[in-house]
Amino acid sequence: PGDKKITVVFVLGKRSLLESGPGSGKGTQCAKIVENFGFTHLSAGDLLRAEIKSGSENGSMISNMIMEGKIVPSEVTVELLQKAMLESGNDKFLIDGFPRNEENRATFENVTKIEPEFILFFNCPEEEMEQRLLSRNQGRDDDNIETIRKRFRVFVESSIPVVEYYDMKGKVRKVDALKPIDEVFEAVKAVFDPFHV
Ligand code: UP5
Ligand code: MG
Repeated sequence: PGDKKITVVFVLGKRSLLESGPGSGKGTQCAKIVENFGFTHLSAGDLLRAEIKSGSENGSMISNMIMEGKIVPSEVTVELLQKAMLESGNDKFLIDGFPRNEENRATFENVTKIEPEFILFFNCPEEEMEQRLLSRNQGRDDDNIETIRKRFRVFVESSIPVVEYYDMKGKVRKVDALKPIDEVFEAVKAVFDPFHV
């Protein structure tokens, strides 16, 4: 980064009993934040899926990891994020579905020298997330019940410590994701009020 201030918000999700994130509505709400607050939305998962499609040499490794719900090595994901940030020309980013473990977090901060403004965090019960993912119908290979349950488990084991790390720094903004999309967005808007353009 040059002398320009870069604003980064990490977007993660959680279910209320055992923590999690897949299907909490991260992508859905990010699209609305982009429209209203001028951020660029970067979904780490979307960037990884595009990398598979592009026929890159990492493609089959990434594809296997996503099918198992595992976390792709940090250097791969951080490089994709950094490249997308530079190409966008913007200075405000929503980074959705990342960082998913402590190594993701440390690698991002070390490589980019950027600390996030805050973490936007969606609370959603697991049963609801499972239903949303199963009925999403976007043809994602990992939207099957077996992989969905693996994704939930990995989130509980690996991603929660990252959220706790930022919580200790007072950087986590929690939103209830169980309500209808527009009601969830009302709560999101309040969090983003300082960025009103
Ligand atoms: N929906 C949304 N909001 C709703 C609401 N309020 N009421 C009713 N329905 C609602 O939403 C899911 C579905 O729910 C949609 O049909 C939507 O209309 C409906 P969506 O916004 O798509 O949820 P999202 O939270 O974005 O779910 P997603 O499945 O994208 O989250 P994941 O975290 O599982 O997926 P991601 O793409 O981030 O990661 C996939 C895999 O990539 C990971 O498992 C991992 O293997 C790999 N990965 C890495 O290795 N490293 C990374 O850094 C990132 C990903
Ligand atoms: Mg998503």
